[in-house]
Amino acid sequence: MSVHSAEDSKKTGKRNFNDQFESPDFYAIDDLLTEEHKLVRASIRDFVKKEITPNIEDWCQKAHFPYGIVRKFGDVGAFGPTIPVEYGGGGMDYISYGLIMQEIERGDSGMRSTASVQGSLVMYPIYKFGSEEQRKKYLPKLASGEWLGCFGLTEPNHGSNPGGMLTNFRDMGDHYLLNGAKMWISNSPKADVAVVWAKNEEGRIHGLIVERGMEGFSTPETHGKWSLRASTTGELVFDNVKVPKENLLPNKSGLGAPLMCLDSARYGISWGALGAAMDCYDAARRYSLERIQFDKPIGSFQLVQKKLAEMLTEITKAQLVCWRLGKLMDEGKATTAQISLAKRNSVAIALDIAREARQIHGGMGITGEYPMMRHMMNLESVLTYEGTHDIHLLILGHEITGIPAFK
Ligand code: TGC
Ligand code: FAD
Repeated sequence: MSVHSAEDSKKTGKRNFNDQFESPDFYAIDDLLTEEHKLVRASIRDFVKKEITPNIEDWCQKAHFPYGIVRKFGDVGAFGPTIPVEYGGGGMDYISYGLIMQEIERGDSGMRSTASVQGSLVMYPIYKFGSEEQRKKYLPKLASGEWLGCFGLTEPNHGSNPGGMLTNFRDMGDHYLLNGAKMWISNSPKADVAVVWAKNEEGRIHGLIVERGMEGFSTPETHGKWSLRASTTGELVFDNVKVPKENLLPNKSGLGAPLMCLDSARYGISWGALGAAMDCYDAARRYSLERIQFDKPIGSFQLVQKKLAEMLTEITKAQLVCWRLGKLMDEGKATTAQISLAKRNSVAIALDIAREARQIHGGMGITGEYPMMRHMMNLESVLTYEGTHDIHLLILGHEITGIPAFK
């Protein structure tokens, strides 16, 4: 069992969690990693074992976003791993980025959300589409965790179809006037800065950096989630917000700009969901050897072995897809459709594995003593955000046939 000593916990009021996670590597994929990749993975794994797994159950049960983790993520290099070092980033490759997301989501998808939004959806657009002044002003503070960021694309009536967005800004001469609302925004209630996508008078989409404290800007929190309970989610409301002209991202406009950010974040999720799958598989494998029924470990029964064998098969296939996609990302050759395939596949197999692993744990599987139920609930959001499971299928269908079936 991964959790020990309920008596100790009662005395101290704190869970005594012994995280014994071991990652599966059935096809010796470690041989494809460099020493640097392995070091990065080891340091994030240690961080997760120390800072996340002992606390995550309490945070989730209480729907508590542990704001203190933001600085710690900054210290351990989880924010903007691929952003150049001169702006405070890690200057690493995409395999390292993937491994970081894998390890964090092995701990919890909500924690990975915090990190991937900051890196791929806030730092990336500022780095890619921002001016040199914007890069210098925002990136080091975001990299260190001094500031937390969020990304506002989705609106109450425009989720899968962000191109229909209504949020808009007008040129008032010395500033822009921003109006509208965004919904389902990770990190928003605590964010210092928001990268917001809005249409100008001509209906062209641009990115604007909106800062907490600007008059007319508010970030109400969304309550009552059954998923990603340690991640804070909210709205972004813009009521005649005066945005300085220097806060417009100057170097790209159109829907393609936010979609490029999504490519980066969806890539990270491909690895991240795999981390959640590995955690569930590892817990189930161990439990199947410890739990005795009919005088034998349940792992000796064929039906349990079938579940474990299928989990390992899917994890191994997904590991190979993610590694290869990382190489294509590093070469600048990865396509949106390739990223869709990986995101869609990793999340779907992780959700299946969480369910099967929960079954192997029987009744114990529904408790917070084990991670499967939490991962399962989290993965329902991951299946929907960053493009739903079906939207990614349609992106693949478009790629295969040349015919878009979205509208
Ligand atoms: P479509 O006509 O296909 O494209 C519009 C323009 O964009 C260009 N483009 C891209 N450019 C760069 N990179 C990409 N990946 C691109 N994909 C498309 C395209 O060439 C076109 O350019 P132009 O010059 O011709 O205008 O757009 P569409 O309106 O038909 O929509 C396509 C669709 C449905 C695939 C897309 O809108 C989509 O992906 N929808 C899903 C929305 C989504 O994923 N939202 C995510 C919100 S953020 C989030 O969920 C964060 S959760 C974070 C966390 O907590 O971890
Ligand atoms: P809809 O678009 O209304 O879709 C509903 C259903 O209809 C889905 O099953 C969908 O697949 C289906 N559907 C829609 N269009 C089609 C079609 N053409 N063909 C077939 N089926 C279709 N957004 C941000 O901008 N920033 C964030 O930080 C962020 N964080 C999030 C955090 C959480 C916890 C959640 C749940 C969401 C977050 N989102 C964020 C929003 C997320 O990206 C959207 O929820 C997602 O894109 C889907 O939009 P929707 O919820 O409006 O669903």
